[in-house]
Amino acid sequence: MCDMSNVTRMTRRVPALGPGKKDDERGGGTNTGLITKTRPKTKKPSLYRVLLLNDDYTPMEFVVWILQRFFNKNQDDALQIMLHVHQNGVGVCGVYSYEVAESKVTEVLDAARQNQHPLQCTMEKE
Ligand code: TYC
Repeated sequence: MCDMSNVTRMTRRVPALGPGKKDDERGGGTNTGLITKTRPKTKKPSLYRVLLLNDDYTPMEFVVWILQRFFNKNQDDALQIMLHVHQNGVGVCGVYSYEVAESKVTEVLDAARQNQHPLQCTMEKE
C-alpha cells in the first residue's frame, strides 16, 4: 500500500482531447481530462543549539581542543568561543539537527569524563 500522508495532491483540469487525438496517445489511458501530480511535502528539520557551560576547573586549553575536535572550529574561533563561555557562563558551539546535536553533547561529555574535567554541555531548541 502507498502511504500518501506526506504528499500534497495537486489536480488541474486539462483541455479535452482535440479531434483525431486518442487518449492513449498521451500515455494516460483513461479519458478523464484530469492530471494529478503529487509532490513531497518538505518539512524543515528543527535545529538545536549545542551549548558549553562555564566552570571553574576545566582548563581553557581543553575547552579549545573540544571546540576544534568536535565542532570543527579553527584555533582563533575556538579561543573566542571559549573566552565567551568563560566570561558569560554559556556559549553556542554549533547548531545541528536533533540527532547530530545529541551526538555532539555525548561526545563532549564522554571526552570531559575521560579526562576528569567537570565540563558540561547541553542542547536547546533554536
Ligand atoms: N573557566 C575555566 C577556567 O578558568 C575555563 C572554561 C571555559 C571552562 C569554558 C569551561 O566551558 C568552559 N579554567
